[in-house]
Amino acid sequence: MYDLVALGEAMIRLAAPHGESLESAHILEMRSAGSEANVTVALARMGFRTSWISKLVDDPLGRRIAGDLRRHGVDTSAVVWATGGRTGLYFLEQAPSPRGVTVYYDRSGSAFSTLRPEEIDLTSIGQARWAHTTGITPALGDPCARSAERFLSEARAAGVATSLDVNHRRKLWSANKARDVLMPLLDGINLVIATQEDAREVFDLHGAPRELAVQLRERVRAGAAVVTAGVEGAHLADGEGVHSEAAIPGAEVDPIGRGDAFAAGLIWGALEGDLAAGLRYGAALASLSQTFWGDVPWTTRQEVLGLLTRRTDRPVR
Ligand code: KDG
Repeated sequence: MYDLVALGEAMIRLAAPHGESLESAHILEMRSAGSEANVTVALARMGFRTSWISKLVDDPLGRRIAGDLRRHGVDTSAVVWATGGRTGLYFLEQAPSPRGVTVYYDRSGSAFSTLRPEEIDLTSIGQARWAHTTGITPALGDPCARSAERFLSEARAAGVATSLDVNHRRKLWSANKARDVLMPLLDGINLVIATQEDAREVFDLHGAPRELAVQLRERVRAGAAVVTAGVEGAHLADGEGVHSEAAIPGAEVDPIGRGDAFAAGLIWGALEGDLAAGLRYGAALASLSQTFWGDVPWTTRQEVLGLLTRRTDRPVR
C-alpha cells in the first residue's frame, strides 16, 4: 500500500528574509520542515505512495504541518495527535558568504519528543516497501530513540527494507553519544547514508569519501552505504564494488533540505531495484532542491528526469 513509510519530527520553520539576521528581521516566513517529512514529500512528488509517522499537537501549528504534507500527497493517517504540548520550531538565517546559513532550534519538549514506541502505527509499517528515518529522531531523547528502534525492528520483522540517514546535528547531541545510539540501530540496515564529515566525526572513519563508503558499510554491517561529498558527488558501496556519481552543479537559493532530496532520490532508485540509478536521481533532486526556497523540493518527476537527460538551464518554452 505504501512505497515508503518514514518516522520523524516536523517543525515550523521561521526564516528571516535572505540577508537579514534574526536580530534585525521584522518578519519571519513560516513553513513546515523536518528531515524525514522532507523525504516523504520529495518521493510523493515523484509519484510514490508515502506515509509519515509522527506526533503532532492538535492545534493550528500541528494542523498546518499535516496540511502542508498532505498537499504534496503524503498520507498522514499514522500521525499521533496530542491534545496538549507544543510544536517544535526552528529559526533560520540565510545570507551570502561568509555568513551562510544558521539554524536555531526551539524544539525541546515538543510533542514528537514524547512519542513512545507503543504509539507507533505498526499497520502502516507492515504495508510499506521501504522504511526510512534519520539520526535526528534518536537525537531527540530516549522515547524517540526507543521509537526509532521499534520502527526499524518492526520493519525488518515485516520484511520491509530500511534506511537511516545519519544527519548528525551537533546542536542536538555529541558525536560520541550519536555513535553509541546509532550503532545498534544501524546493525544490518539495508542502506545507511552519511556526509563525509559525519562518517569521519560520528564513526571515526578516515580516508577519501570513496573509502569512507566502504568502511561505513563494514562498520555498521549495512547492505549498502552512501557517503556524500558535496560538489564532489557521492559514493555507493554495496558489497560488489563502489559506484560514484558526480553532483549536478547549480545555483543555490536555499540549501536546507538538499540532503533529504538526495536521500529521496536514493530510495527512488532502491524502490526500482537499482541503487546506482538512485545516485543519479539523488544528484538531480538535490541540485533542483537547492533552487527552491524552503526545505522541500517543489519539483516534478518530469523535471528531474529532464535534468538527467538535458543538463542545461536554457529556458523551457
Ligand atoms: O535536512 C533538513 C532538516 O535539517 C530540516 O528540515 C530541519 O529536520 C530538521 C532538523 O532537525 O534539523
